[in-house]
Amino acid sequence: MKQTKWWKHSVVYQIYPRSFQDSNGDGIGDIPGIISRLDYLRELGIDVIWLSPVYESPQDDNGYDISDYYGIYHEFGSMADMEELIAQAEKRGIRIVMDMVVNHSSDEHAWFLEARKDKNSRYRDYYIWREGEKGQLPNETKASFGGPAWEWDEEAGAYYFHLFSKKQPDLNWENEAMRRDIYRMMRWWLDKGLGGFRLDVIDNIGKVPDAMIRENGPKLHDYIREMSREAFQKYDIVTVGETWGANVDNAKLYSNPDGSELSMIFQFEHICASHSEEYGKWKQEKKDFVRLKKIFTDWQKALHGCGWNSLFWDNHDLPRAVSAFGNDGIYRVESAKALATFLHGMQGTPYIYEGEELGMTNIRLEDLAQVRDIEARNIYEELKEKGWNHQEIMEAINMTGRDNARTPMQWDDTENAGFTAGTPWIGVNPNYREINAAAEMADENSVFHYYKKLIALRKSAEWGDVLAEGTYEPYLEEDGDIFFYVRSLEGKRLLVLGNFSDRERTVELPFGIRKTVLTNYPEIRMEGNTVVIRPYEAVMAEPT
Ligand code: TEU
Ligand code: CA
Repeated sequence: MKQTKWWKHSVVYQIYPRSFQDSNGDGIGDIPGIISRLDYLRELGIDVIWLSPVYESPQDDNGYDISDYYGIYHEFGSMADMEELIAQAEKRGIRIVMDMVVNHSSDEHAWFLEARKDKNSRYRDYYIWREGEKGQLPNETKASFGGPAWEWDEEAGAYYFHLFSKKQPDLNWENEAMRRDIYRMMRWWLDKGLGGFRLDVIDNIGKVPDAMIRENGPKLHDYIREMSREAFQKYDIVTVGETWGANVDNAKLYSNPDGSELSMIFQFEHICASHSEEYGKWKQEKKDFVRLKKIFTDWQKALHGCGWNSLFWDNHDLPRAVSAFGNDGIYRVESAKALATFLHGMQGTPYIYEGEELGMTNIRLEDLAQVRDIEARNIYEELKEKGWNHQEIMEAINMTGRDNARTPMQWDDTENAGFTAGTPWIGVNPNYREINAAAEMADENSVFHYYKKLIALRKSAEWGDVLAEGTYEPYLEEDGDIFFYVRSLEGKRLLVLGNFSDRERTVELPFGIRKTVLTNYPEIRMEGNTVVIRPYEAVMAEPT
C-alpha cells in the first residue's frame, strides 16, 4: 500500500472501561478485564483502542472528571495494569489512545482545592472565577448537564465556571502556566508509548465566558497549535478532537495535513441533524436520509486532499447505531451491516464503539432508579419542570440517553452476559442471550464477521488505497432510501450501494457490476444495470 500516515489505514475501537469486562467481580469493568479481551480485538482486526478515561476520578461523570492526571482510578486498576495493557496491546499490533479531558478537571483535583482555598495561590487562575454577590450570576450561560454554568463557592467567595457538571470546573486556558502543566502531563503519558489522544470537548478550550462564547473562541486554534507543537509533534501518534462546534471550514484547520494541529476531529453534524430547536436531542424529528447523505457527502468532498475525516455512528454518549439509524427489530442484522457498509466505504478513519460490531441495541428502562447517567438524571428533573410526564421523559431517555451505550458488553449467554461474576453497575440488556460475541463468532453470517471483513478490506492490497485515498462520487442523491457512491483511485473503482429502508426498491444504475466485494444478502439480484435492493441490503462491488 501507499506510504502515508499509519492512521489513514487504521480502524479504531472504542472501549468504555466501566462496561467492557470486569475481572474481579465488583461489577465494574477494569483494565485487567480489557487485557483479557485483547485477543478478541485482534481477531476483529482493529489497530487502535480509544480508551475512555481511566484516570483518578471521583466518577461524577464516569471519569470525565479527572482529579489526578498521573494516576489510575483504583476500581479500574493500577498504573502497572495500564502499562501492562499498553505492552500487551503492542504485542498484538494494537496501539492505545487515551482520552484526554483538559477542558475541565474534577473539583477534587489538587489544583482546584488550592485555588478555592487561597486567592493568592498560583493555581487560583488555573480556573475561571468571578467575584461578586451570591445569587447574582455573572451571566446566563447554561451548563451542558443542566442548570447555570456558574456555581457559587463558599470557600472561595466567588463563582466558578463549569460547562458540564458542577464537579467539572473549567480550566482557564488563558493561563500559560496551566497550559505548560498540561503539555508536560501529555508528554509524560506519550513517553509511556501511547498511540495518541482523543481530546474531550477540545473546541471549548478557547471559550470566552464573559462573551458567552463556548466553542470556536478567537484563540482556540492558537492553543491547539501550541499543544501540537509542545506535545504531539514530538511523537508519531494519532490525535482526534471532539468538536461539537466544527464545520467543514474549521475542520480543515484542525486536520491540516501539515500536522500543525490534530490528525482529525469528530464532528457531529450527522448526529445533530434530527435534533429539535427547543429540546435538542431529547425531542427529535424523523431521520431524513437525503439530508443525512448530503452531510456525509459535504464532509467527504470538503476534506479530500486537505484534511481527514473520522467516521462514526455512535460512541459512549450516543444511542446505539442500529437503534438510532437502522432497524433494531426484524432487520437488526441487515441494518447493522448496511450502516457499517455506508460508513466503512468512505474516506477517513472508522471508529467502532464496543458492541457495535455485534449490532448491540438500545435498552428499555422503565424508571429513574435504573438510570445511571448524570446527564439523563438531570434532564429528567428539567423536563419534569417543563411539564413532561414520566412516560414521555423515559421515552426520550430510551431513545437517546447515554446509558444505551453503557450497558455491559455482551460476551456470551451466561449470567450477566459474561461481563461480571458479580452485580453489574448498570443493568445488562436482556437481549444478550441472542446478541453476544460468542454466538456471533460462531456464525459466519453475523454482524461480527461482517465487520471483520470490512476492516480487512481497508488493509487489503486490492482495496486499501482506494478506501484511504480515493475520490468520492455520490449518485441518487435525492433518493430517501438508497445510498450509492463510488470511490475511485487511478482507474480502480469501488461501488458502495445500499438501502436504508425496510422497503424493497428497484433501482437503475449507471453501470453494472463486474465483481462483488462484499454483500449482506446471499446474492445480488441484478439484471443488466437494474438492481433489486431488499430491505437494508448493502453491497460493495467493482463496477463495469
Ligand atoms: O462530551 C461532550 C458533550 O458535549 C456531551 O455533553 C454531549 O453533548 C452529550 O453527551 C451528548 O449526549 C464529552 C464526553 O464525551 C462526555 O462523555 C462527557 O460527559 C463530557 O465531554 C464532559 O467531559
Ligand atoms: Ca472490576
